[in-house]
Amino acid sequence: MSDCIFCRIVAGEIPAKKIYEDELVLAFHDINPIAPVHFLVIPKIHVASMAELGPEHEAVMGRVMSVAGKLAHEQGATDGFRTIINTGRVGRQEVYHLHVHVVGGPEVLPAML
Ligand code: DGP
Repeated sequence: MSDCIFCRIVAGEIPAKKIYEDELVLAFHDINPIAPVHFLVIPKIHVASMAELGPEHEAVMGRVMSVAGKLAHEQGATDGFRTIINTGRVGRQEVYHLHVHVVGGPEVLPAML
C-alpha cells in the first residue's frame, strides 16, 4: 500500500514522532494534536478502517488497544483519556489506515456524547 501515508510511516519512508513499536503495532504523535496528549496507534498491516475488520485481526487489534492504554499513562494522561476511531465518510475518517486516537492531558475534555 505505497499510496497509504500510514503504511509509509510504518516503512520509514515518511518521518513521524514514534512513541512505541513492536512486531504488530506502531504508535506515533498526531501531526495536528488537539490536546496535550494526542497520539495514534495503528496496526502495521494495512486495514483501511474498522469496517474492514474480521476475525483474523483480533490479535493485532487486541495489541492496539492494550498498547493504547499503557502508552496513555506513560504519555501523561494519568487521570483518564479518550479513545476515538473514526470510520468512513460519516465518521469523518481522513486517513484510510485504521488508527486509534488517544487524547488526554491534565484537563477534563469537553463532552462529546
Ligand atoms: P482521522 O482519519 O479523521 O481519524 O484523522 C487522521 C489523523 O491523522 C489526523 O488527526 C491527522 C493525522 N495525520 C495525518 N497525516 C499524518 C502524518 O503524516 N503524520 C502524523 N503524525 N499524523 C498524521
